[in-house]
Amino acid sequence: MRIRAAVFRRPHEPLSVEEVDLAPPKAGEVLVKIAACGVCHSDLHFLEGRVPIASPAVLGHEAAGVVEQVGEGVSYVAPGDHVVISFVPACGQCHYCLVGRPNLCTLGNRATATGTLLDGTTRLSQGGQPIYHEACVAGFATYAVVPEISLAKIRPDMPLDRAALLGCGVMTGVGAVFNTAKVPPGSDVAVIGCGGVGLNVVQGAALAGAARIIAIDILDHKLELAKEFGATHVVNASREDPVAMVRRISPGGVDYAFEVIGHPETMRQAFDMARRGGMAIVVGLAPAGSQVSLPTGAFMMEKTITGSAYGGTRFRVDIPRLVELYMTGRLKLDQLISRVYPLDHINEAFDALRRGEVARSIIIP
Ligand code: COD
Ligand code: ZN
Ligand code: ZN
Repeated sequence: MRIRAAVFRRPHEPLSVEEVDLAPPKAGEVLVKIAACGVCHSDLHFLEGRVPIASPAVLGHEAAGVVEQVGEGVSYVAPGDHVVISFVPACGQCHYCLVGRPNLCTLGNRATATGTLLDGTTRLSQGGQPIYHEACVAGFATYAVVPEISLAKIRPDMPLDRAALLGCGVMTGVGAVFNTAKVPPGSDVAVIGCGGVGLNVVQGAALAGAARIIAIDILDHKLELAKEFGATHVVNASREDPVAMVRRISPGGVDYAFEVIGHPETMRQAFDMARRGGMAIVVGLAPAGSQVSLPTGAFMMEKTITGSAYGGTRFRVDIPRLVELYMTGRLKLDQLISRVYPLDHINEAFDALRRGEVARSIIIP
């Protein structure tokens, strides 16, 4: 079929909205009509050439939609089902899936790295030339063919534009708190970077019952948003030293410090603002090859530093739980959507993200 999609050709060039070919789903694959796809900073990393990706590619990894057609052998979903798409398909059979860490799935991470579907080929093409699928999602399009194992079914009364946000920002942020750090009630938490993902770390900490939640950003309007999402204190790192401020607000440092930007300097800040026995959780991805140095004495104080990938998601367990939290009024999603754009205006959405104007924009193809 012919679909419309935003095609990424090379860094520093705007996305081009074009007609491309989408082949029908093969065995184990599903055709999804995309209802909405969020615009995440990781896509901006690709656009600005900071993180390489196979191209030409259709980007977009934060999507939800309705199942249109299923390939051979698909049993988990049927046409008409509402789904959120994971950007790490989980095979259920590899070492990582079996030890309960499907976000690290061997098969899923390999497909995400190559930009193909699981069999190593693409369903997207133009004039017979393959077009890659970002993370087996390729959500900046009217339709997508995705692996069945990338899908989580959700209740049909959940608004699909809100559901799309669960696919990356909310899962990554809230999951870093619930699954990676396992923040207990009463803990003190700091969050460096209050964008689309960081705001979800803030609201995850609030849901977990954290006591002090210190939000750190360089933009005052992001800090105002962070308060809406549950921050009890805010620090503008362009005016104040964030480590000193956190240690003053929460004497000796916080129990959990999250880095949600992707800079080696802020990763070090997160480590330094964790108290004795505390933990730094790195959510952001820094440029390839960059390093962080740490004071070794801190290990004798049992400080921990860990990465958090996709909020440690167990997708089919976590997504329906997040849906229930939203539907019962406890998870904030409406307030995350700063702007809505049609596919044709997708480059404006990236410009707004670049300028730091938005929490999240969503594309309605
Ligand atoms: N100190 C404090 N805040 C800062 C600083 C600083 N030095 N520099 C920038 N900020 C703030 C910005 O003002 C902004 O509010 C925020 O940091 C970043 O927010 P966004 O909205 O631009 O970015 P997000 O939230 O969409 O994405 C953040 C990630 C860390 C997820 C992303 O950049 C990333 O590293 N992704 C790769 C990791 C990954 O794969 N994650 C899962 C898929 S996204
Ligand atoms: Zn993302
Ligand atoms: Zn696996």
